[in-house]
Amino acid sequence: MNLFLKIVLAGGLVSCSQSEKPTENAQTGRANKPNIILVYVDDLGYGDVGCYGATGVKTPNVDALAASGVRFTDAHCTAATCTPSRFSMLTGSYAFRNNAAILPGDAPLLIKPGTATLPGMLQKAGYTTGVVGKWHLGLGNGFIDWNQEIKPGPLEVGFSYSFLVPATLDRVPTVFVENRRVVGLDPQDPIRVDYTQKIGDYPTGLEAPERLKYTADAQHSNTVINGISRIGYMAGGKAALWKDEDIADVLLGKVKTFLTANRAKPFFLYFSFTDIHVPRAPNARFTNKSTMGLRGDAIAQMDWSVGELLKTVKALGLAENTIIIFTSDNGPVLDDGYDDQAVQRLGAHQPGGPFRGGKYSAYEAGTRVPTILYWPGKVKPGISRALLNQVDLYASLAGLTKQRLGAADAPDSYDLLPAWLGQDSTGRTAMVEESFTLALREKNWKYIAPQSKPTPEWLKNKTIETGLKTAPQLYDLSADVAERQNLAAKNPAQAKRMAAALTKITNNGQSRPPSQL
Ligand code: NG6
Ligand code: CA
Repeated sequence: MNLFLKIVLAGGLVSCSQSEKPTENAQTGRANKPNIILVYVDDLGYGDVGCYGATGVKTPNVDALAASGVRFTDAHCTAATCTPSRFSMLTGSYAFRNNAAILPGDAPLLIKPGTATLPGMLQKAGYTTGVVGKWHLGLGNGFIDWNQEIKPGPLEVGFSYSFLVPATLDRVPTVFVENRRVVGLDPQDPIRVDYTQKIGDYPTGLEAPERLKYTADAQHSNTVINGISRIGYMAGGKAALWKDEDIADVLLGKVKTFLTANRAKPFFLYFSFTDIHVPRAPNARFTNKSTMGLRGDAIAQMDWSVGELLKTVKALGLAENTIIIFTSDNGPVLDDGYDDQAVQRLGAHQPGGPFRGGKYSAYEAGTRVPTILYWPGKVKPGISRALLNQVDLYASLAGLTKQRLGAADAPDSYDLLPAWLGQDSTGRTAMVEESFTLALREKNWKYIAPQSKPTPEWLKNKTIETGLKTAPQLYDLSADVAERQNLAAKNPAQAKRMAAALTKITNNGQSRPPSQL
């Protein structure tokens, strides 16, 4: 048994010691306060990286993380789309409790200031907290003036520093926001944004198809910026517009600056990638680095960024004292509105691995995502089949850093630190998977609640199977990992029991076991 395991088993790091007061001793404090970097890729599927079986692209840097860390085979984001998933990860609360759904680019901040958050908890533990990259949790109070200070935002909900892509790459305004200001804005050319009607002089994709790198569906054919049509309309802000092909480099630059500036004290960095979400426009350095066109090349770019991140961490001498968690915000999608050939050039590559569905789906590929925890010298490299959910990062990292959770904080977050560190192979005994319906996982069983609401119109012509059915679905994943045999009719007692368990979780305001309060 290595020294670290001995410490953990002796109660040094696990949450049962939450009652201990955090020590003021700098050295001891440091030992219990490793740096934490959460590498959060956008729309990366279970099968999209080499160590999870990718065939259309090589990901040597992610594979290297996995080879020296714990690679999880049954770890989940909380929801099959971005906003709910990120909301849950940062608040430890299931998104359905808060009606969190995909937000437009001018939506107000979804996390109410005052809400207990993962970064806020870590700030209390003495961490400097930063977010670099995609946000998509709204900004401001209802109307955003992009030319003034924009708040509330990440700085009001637990982050000490932020450099944001405010929503998604496919939504206006296509500008970065650093702390509370749009970066590089010329005050003589103010930004205006409208999600209902055209404003300003930028053409739309329908008006100027000749300007487009690739065409898009109707929803993505509004304002054209940098040869790509987006959702929503904007005017002004010319000097501040991002160039999609440079975003990975820009974000990495900000990450390097943050790491260098904070190397001497504990930090938490939420490195939130824009790859591999649409519109995919990786830098020309990555052209044909995959056999899959832009989607695969964006994966190669993401992998390169991960390699550069790791190099930086090592060069700063931080490797031994930094946990890197690599994962994704939802499952994969090929056609998400742009004609970028992701479907045509897929070949034999399976974005969702052996699982059914993908982004937007109630089936496993919706939320089961690549997940790696890297902490050299501290975790034993290997593969874990524990059932994990990102909603638990909050309580688990509170356990690690010896922070006590308030009774109402992070209501669905369990402290499962031993599972995250690869020492416990069970993890969760019950877990909700959220999509346009709700599903419950209990070990090998999966129950998908019936949904009578129609599939949203814009999802209908996608190749993705949403898993929405008017009848209940029950699958035994141990025999049927691809969720093909609905056992609900054959095994009504099990379906009924799980339906009741799911209703209990949704009806109760919180699901964390009382033993963890
Ligand atoms: C959808 C967009 C899609 C993507 C998604 C959010 C349409 C038709 N589709 O509404 O392109 O932006 O929202 O993706 O508008 S996510 O990863 O941020 O959840
Ligand atoms: Ca996403």
